[in-house]
Amino acid sequence: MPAPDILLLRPMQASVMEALEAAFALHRLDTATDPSARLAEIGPRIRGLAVNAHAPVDRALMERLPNLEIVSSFGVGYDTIDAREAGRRGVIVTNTPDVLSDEVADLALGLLLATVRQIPQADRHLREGRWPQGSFPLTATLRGRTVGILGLGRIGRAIARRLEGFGVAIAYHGRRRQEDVPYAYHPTLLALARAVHLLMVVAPGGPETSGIVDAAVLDALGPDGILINVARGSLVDEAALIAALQAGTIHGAGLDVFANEPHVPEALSALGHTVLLPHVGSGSVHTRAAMGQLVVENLVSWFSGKGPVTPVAETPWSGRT
Ligand code: 8YV
Repeated sequence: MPAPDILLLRPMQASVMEALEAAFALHRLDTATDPSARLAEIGPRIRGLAVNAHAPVDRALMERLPNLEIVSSFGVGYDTIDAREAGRRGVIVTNTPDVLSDEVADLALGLLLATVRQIPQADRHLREGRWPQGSFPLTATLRGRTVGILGLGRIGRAIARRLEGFGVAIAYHGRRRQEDVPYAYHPTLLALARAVHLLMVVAPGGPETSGIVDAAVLDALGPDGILINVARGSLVDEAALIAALQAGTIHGAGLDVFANEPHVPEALSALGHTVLLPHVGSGSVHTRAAMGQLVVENLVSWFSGKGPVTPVAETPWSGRT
């Protein structure tokens, strides 16, 4: 049997591309001089797509791939993939959950501490030779604080477990109360924001959560409030956040994700009480290798008739072949 045809929309890490080349007939759209013509030519043969979390996979693309069976995506978030449309067409979508949860949770805690205690700013104070002229200003604290988690999924829970060791109170908001955790549940995001000092955003992106951290939520967080976002920039109304930081109606923000990556508003960089990271939550050699391996395993497993390893909720695997 000929090797199944797999399409790559954008380059992926070398280990993934090498493994895909070894197991499949790999076609690359990113190196095509005329991607649309190339898609018209090979589209009907393509049975699998390998994508990173930033390449949109929408209905228009799926229509050009009539024999598509599976989309294997690099990353846990898949808000750029129309998974419902995939489900309607009988196309499986897979992501890379679990293998990155601890890595992202570690980074989230690092970002939280860096923002509260202004660690990057203190480093700059020293490097720029300002210490002899005066001590670094005193900072905010985690002592006696409550941290609210928006989205108590796999990564949210890994963050909460780490926070338990920091001696802070923990609360959360999500679609439903989770009976097996000891943290305080708030049925609305606004109620959570009112009850906490720090808000950690870990919920999935997509139309349902777009802009939910809005001016009212930021206002409820209050002047001592700190926002941390390691999820997707789309959850936060970035203009409202900039306005709140500029007016001092919240204290600070630590952001690993932005509305229009890799572009970050100059107004955010200009603010003293922000810590800004270039979307590095899962970005260690170890974890990116594990994610890449899972992208390949999903395709290999599917085309050997064993089903997908980690299908998303919208395209559950029912055991058919
Ligand atoms: C991405 C992420 O994988 O997993 C996610 O949802 O946001 C990251 O880990 C990364 O952006 C890949 O480029």
